[in-house]
Amino acid sequence: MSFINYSSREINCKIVYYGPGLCGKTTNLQFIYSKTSPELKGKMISLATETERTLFFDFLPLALGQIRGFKTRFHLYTVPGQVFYDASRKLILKGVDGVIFVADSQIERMEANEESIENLRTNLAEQGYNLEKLPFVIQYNKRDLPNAAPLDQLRGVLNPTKVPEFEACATSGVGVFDTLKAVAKAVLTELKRGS
Ligand SMILES: Nc1nc2c(ncn2[C@@H]2O[C@H](COP(=O)(O)OP(=O)(O)OP(=O)(O)O)[C@@H](O)[C@H]2O)c(=O)[nH]1
Ligand SMILES: [Mg+2]
Repeated sequence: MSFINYSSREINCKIVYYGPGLCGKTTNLQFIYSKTSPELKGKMISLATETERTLFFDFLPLALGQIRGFKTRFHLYTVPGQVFYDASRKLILKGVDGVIFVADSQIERMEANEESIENLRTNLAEQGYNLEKLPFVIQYNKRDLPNAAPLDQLRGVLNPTKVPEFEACATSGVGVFDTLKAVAKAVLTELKRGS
């Protein structure tokens, strides 16, 4: 649930990047951090293992302008993708306003993508959320790799309901802001609808 602070005139929204291990969630946040001017971003916090895998989450607060005199603050989180960190993923989904599913385009990660999106559905449902009703976009990452599966194949498996989708290469930044903007827009639309 977004948090509206009337006294400071701020709207706080929580966006979660979800997806299988090594799909590029942390890389998305790092790119956003590197391209955002200091007055718009807070400190990026990462809790990582020695091998740079996300241990609990990465966190980046971003100020994304104003709506109707309210400052909008987006709190970006990534989950740890490794299968055995499910408890962390559940915790991080609490209070979520919008989800970006980052798929790893590599053909050999197809099964991991499917498992992860299923895990997302299950963990959201446990908390009374329905992925179909939540602001939700999909990013097909690692499009630069030669072993990337054809887009139609990924689409067929991961996006049957045709939510907004983006091709990306998070290491160079292609598609990173397009993906973020799309989910932010969907979250704000939902806010206006609910208010
Ligand atoms: N070629 C290529 N490599 C990428 C891309 N995005 C991320 N990587 C690389 O993939 C590896 C894993 O990226 P991370 O961002 O750490 O992945 P993650 O999803 O945060 O992984 P976990 O924290 O374990 O869940 C890193 O070596 C990145 O540099 C991409 O678009 N193309
Ligand atoms: Mg990570």
